[in-house]
Amino acid sequence: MALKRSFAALRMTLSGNRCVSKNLVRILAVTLAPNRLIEIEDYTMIVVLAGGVGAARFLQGLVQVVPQERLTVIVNTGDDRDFYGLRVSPDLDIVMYTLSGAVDEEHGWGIRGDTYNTMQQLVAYGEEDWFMLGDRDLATHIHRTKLLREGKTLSEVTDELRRHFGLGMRILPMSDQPVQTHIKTPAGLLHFQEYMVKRRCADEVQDVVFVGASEAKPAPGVLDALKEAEAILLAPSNPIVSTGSILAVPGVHDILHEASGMVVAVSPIVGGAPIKGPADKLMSGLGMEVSAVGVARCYRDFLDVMVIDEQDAHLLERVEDLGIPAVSTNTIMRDATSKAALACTVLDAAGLEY
Ligand code: FO1
Repeated sequence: MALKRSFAALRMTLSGNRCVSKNLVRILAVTLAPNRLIEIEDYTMIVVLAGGVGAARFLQGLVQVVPQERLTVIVNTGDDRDFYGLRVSPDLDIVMYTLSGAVDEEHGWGIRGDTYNTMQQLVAYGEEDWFMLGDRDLATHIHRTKLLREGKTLSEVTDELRRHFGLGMRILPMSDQPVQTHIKTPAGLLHFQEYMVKRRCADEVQDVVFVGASEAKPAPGVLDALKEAEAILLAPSNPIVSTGSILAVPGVHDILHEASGMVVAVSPIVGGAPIKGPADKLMSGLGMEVSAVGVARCYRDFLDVMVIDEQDAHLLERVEDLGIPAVSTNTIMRDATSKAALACTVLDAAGLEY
C-alpha cells in the first residue's frame, strides 16, 4: 500500500488535468471508428462504493467519461426498511432513478412528478406518513417485494430493475442479507430512517450499529469486483452510515486493504459540513472531526488518494500527514460539467486511462 501511495503522489505531481485532451481523443475515436470503442473487454473495471444522493450525482459524472459497462457500483443497503410491508431500498433506487433520469432532482430521491394518492389513503386508514413514498415509487417497492417473496435475491431483483431502467453498469447491493443501520441515542436504538427522517436528526448520537452485519455475506460478485478492480472509488457519501455500512459487511474492509487497484475517496464534507444529510451529526457524535481530515481518518487503513474540495485546500497537508496523498478540486456537483470534471480528477488521481 505504501508503494501505491508513493506512486499516486508522484503521478499527481507530474500530471496536470488530462481530462479534456483525453476526452477529445475518445470523441474522435468514436467518430472515426465507432465499433472499436464498444469493445468493453478492452477496459479495466472501476468499482464505486455508493450511498445515495452524493454517490448518484458522482456517478452521473463518471458515466459522461467512461462507458457504463466499465462500472460496478456496490450500493449501501443499510438504510433499507420495510414500510407498509414493502421493502424500500432507498440508495439502490436513488442510484437507478438518478442515472436513468427519472429522479426528482429537487429532493434527490423519489420519482419526478410523482403523486401521493396512495399515501393519502393509507393515512386515512391511520397509517404513519413520515416517509414519503410516491405512487410510482411505491410500484418499485411492490415489484421488489413481490420478487423477493417469490424467492429472488436482492441482487437478482436489483439486476432486473437496473435492466428495466436501461442502465449498462453492474449494480450490486452490498449484501443479499438484511443489514440495518441503527443509531444509538438516549431514546434507544433507532433505525437510520427513523433517526434521520422521522426524528429529523434531533437525538444525540451515541453510537452507530450495523444490525445483522456480522451474519451477512457480501452479495455475489462484490468481493471479486473489488479484488479485480483497476480502481475502487469511494463516492462522496456519508462515511459513517453509507460507506461505513458497506465496510461493515464481512470481508469488504479486508479486501480493500489488500486491493491491487488504486483506492480513491471523495470527501462528502466541504467547509466543515456535509453537502446533504447528517454526516456532521454522526461524525461529531462519534467524536470525529467533521472535516475532510476526519473522512480521511475513516479510510486511512486502505486509502491511496483523497480528493477534497478546493475550499478545504488548507487541509491538504493534514490529510497528507496521515500518509495519504491528497488533491483538491471543485467537488460541488451543480451541473453536468462540474460532475464530469470531478469524475476526471478522480480518474486521474487513480491513474486510469479513460
Ligand atoms: N428522505 C427524506 O428526508 N424524507 C422522506 O420522506 C424520504 C422518502 C424517501 C422515499 C424513497 C426513497 O428511496 C428515499 C427517500 N428519502 C427520504 C431519502 C432517504 O431517506 C435517504 O436520503 C437515504 O436513505 C440516504 O441515502
